[in-house]
Amino acid sequence: MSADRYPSRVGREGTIVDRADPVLWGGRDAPGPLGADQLAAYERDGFVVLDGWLDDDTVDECLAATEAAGRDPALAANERLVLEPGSEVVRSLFEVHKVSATFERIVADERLAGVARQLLDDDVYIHQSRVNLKPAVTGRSFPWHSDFETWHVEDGMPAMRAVSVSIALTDNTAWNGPLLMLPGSHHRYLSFAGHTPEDHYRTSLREQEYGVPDLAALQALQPSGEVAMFTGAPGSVAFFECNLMHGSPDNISLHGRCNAFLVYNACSNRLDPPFGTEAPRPAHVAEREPVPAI
Ligand code: 6CS
Ligand code: FE
Repeated sequence: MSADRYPSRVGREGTIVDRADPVLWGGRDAPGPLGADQLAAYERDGFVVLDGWLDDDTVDECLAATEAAGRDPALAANERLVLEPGSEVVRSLFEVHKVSATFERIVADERLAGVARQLLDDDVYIHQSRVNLKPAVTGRSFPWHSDFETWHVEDGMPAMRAVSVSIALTDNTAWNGPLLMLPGSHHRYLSFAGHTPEDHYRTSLREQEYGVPDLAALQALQPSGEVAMFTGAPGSVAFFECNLMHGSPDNISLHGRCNAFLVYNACSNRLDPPFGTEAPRPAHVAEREPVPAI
């Protein structure tokens, strides 16, 4: 087990520290699908948005696979299907790359896995995959959080060497609960006081409570208050760094927002035992076997 370089929820006071890992693991000249300007933007802001990155056929296949997976009764029985807080509406479908042959193929696509390899300078595997459905009117928010903080504390991810991609499968607009990000917030790490209850994931995937910063912490992290928003047509994607502070509002609009969400981790960044809980989360939330995606 490696040293805990990012202690959080281990009974100390919460603090803000500089990150101890690079953002571009392969540097600004790393070969791959992204150009030098895009790499520089990702390093500076912690994300890069690519309009029309995936073609219509790929998007249609993903939507069809999502519908099929949502109808699969086995999915609900084995916890891969997560409902909205206090309701029977489907919020997320987890581990879609194992449930669906379509998503299994998509995660290996050079336009996605190739970018992850370029950013992380290593073979990559899927740490977590899901579709977030954000249905019209009833789709609920995700509060501000850093994914890495959760993955470190609850899954044992040792280093900030992972990247997420959010894929718009329907239009993402300003009104239907888009992904919001604090640009540059990935350069520092926000840790939390207290401890995590066991089996936190059973409630947190519906409504996260631990690892959610208050206003003072957010202002310390982002004094300007600048917020960036990922909007785009189906096939647009946003790659964002694992420690970037992000969230998304309720969708009270009349249009659903359906996004696939894939997390690539560097194979060498293999999970340790969790740094802040006793038991690791199940594999459908956090994969522990680094089998390369391509
Ligand atoms: O638990 C996870 O892995 C992800 N889900 C939530 C609600 N917050 C942290 C992370 O993004
Ligand atoms: Fe997140």
